[in-house]
Amino acid sequence: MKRLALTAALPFLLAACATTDGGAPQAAAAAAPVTIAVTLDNFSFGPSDIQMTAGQPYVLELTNVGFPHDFTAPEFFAAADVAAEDAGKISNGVVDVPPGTTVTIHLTPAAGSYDLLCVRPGHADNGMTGSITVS
Ligand SMILES: [Cu+2]
Repeated sequence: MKRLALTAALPFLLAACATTDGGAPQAAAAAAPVTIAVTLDNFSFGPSDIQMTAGQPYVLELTNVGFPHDFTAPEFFAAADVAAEDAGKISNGVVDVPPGTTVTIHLTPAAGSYDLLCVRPGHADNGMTGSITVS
């Protein structure tokens, strides 16, 4: 009896495994958010090359440990699905991060390669640039 029950359940078990391993966009959309912490310092982003997966929900945690800085990535934010409650923190692709604070943004990125910089005068020229790669 027990063996018969297992045999009957096998197709369903295989189907469940295939769904989990498939990596389909719909499966990713239901995934738990992944936190990416980025430190803004004088004059750098850490990390400066941010890697993300398209369709995966993220929490961007932007912490400023230096002068007034911003996290500016207009094309990245325009393409991403930004949580409604966080949209007001982004103005023309610029997220202002006052010194000593952390700004949190929930979003799901779209595939692409995007430029990142701080638009405060002289900051990008001093190396405060980076990239966001969503694949
Ligand atoms: Cu800056």
